[in-house]
Amino acid sequence: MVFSMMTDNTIRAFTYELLRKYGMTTVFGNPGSNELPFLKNFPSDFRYILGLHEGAVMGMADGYALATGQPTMVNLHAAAGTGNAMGALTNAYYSQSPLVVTAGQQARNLVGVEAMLTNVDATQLPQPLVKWSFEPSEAADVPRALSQAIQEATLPTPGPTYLSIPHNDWDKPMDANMAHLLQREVTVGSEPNQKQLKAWAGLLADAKNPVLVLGPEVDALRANADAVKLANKLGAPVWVAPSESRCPFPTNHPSFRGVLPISIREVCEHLEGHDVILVAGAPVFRYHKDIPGNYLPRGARVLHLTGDTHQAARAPFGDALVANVKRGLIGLVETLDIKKRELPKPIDRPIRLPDPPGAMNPENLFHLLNTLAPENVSYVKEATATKEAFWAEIEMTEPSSYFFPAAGGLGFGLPAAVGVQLALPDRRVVAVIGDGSANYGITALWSAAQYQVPVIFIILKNGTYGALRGFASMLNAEDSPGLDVPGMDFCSIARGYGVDSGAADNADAFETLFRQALNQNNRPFLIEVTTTFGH
Ligand code: TZD
Ligand code: CA
Repeated sequence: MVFSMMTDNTIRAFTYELLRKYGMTTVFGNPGSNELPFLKNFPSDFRYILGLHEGAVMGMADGYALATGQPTMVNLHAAAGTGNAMGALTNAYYSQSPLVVTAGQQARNLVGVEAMLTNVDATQLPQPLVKWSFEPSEAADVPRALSQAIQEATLPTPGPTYLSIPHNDWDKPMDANMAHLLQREVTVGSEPNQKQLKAWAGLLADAKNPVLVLGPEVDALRANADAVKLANKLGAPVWVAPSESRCPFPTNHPSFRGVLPISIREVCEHLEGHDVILVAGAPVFRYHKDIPGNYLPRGARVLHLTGDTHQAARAPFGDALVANVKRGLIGLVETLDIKKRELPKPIDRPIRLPDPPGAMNPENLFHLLNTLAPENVSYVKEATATKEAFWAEIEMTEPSSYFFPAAGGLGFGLPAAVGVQLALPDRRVVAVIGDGSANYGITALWSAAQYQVPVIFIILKNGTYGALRGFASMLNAEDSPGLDVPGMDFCSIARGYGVDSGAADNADAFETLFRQALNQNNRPFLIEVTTTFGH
């Protein structure tokens, strides 16, 4: 057969052809000697996004994969590079990101003697944070193994995969049988079971006070508008499921209630009065704080629509229907036999207090940001103590409006913002990052500058690990050391990485800087804002 762009008959040239088939022409990486034989003759229709630390490489790739929904190629340096990427893998695993993580292995003949840069037990290293991990047992199997890594990453439930590839494989000739890989299509049926759907539509129709709880899968499948149709038809309030990592429902819709809290008791309290609780596209439930209590209000019934078999299996209560969540929501809207009901009254927005001199209250900052942000904004958020204030003030109406680290692993925000902006050039990405969080992924500033990625980075400088202060009082550990982070100047740091910046400690100064940032269409900008530590 004829390969469109193959320059020679090597495994390397064929691998690039395979990557083209899947649209994986953006490679996020940080190279070492093991990886150079893969990267040599890098084709001109590909782009390589260099991250200066593997945490940033993975964060960028994660943001890119989340925003495109497509398999995304990552290339790391052996064990050391993989190790640096592990924290970021916690997020990628829980956000179901289809990342194809490859790592260069030492030459096959040097693995046994554990030459420098040997990735010993390579397939074990990234476990348990990948769906599938493999090292081909001969060079000829590399293309098939990569094809499998892509399929495994993409097939339900999506998630990262890992492939270790010895560096002396790339120049070997390709096995002609591998040509079949370019022609394969893998299709999955994930239509919901019709009988179950009908039964659930009946339960929802008969419910006295139904409620929807929506999770990240709704946004990942761009099913936000289907969730709106269901809420409208039912006249039901809508909560975002606890430990939110995406925005599945327009926050300016009258049904929108906010994000459910993160403990067993509080979730139960917030769902009080509801008899049928439809949870779609979220685990049941992803708690964080340990406040024991009853799972559910008395007599309440949970219907759990999820695409993830493991979520269904591990849930401690509720009936589960495993299917494509978008298809499930559409099916419920079509099957529900009720007259249109009235929507609940919108929630009250919290009262905001005036800023003290020399600092902004996060609520006021977000309120102002919301008025200044362009319509096509996408937010990446990683400032942990201000989640509630953010959701109360920021309007998000479109799919892909919000990304937060899905496992709470810091170091996601700054790089993911770069990845989301690369994936969605028609959106404007605003990254809202804490002065603690920023440091775990700070090198992504360099990638943003070098690749002209116009993210607006807003660093909230409150001088402390705010969220940990909250936990410290709850856990009676207020005297813990290591909770403050004073003495940082993010404008200087930004300058050092080639990013323009400015500092603000009041609303007017912020507004001026934000407008300036918006006008820079092909350059990132960083705004350091001095903020109060409210709650
Ligand atoms: N290290 C990593 C990789 N991930 C973590 N989640 C933590 C440490 C622990 N951690 C949290 O869970 S929140 C937090 C830490 C250190 C404080 C973040 O501080 P911030 O935001 O300045 O970014 P706030 O708004 O001040 O909390
Ligand atoms: Ca902070």
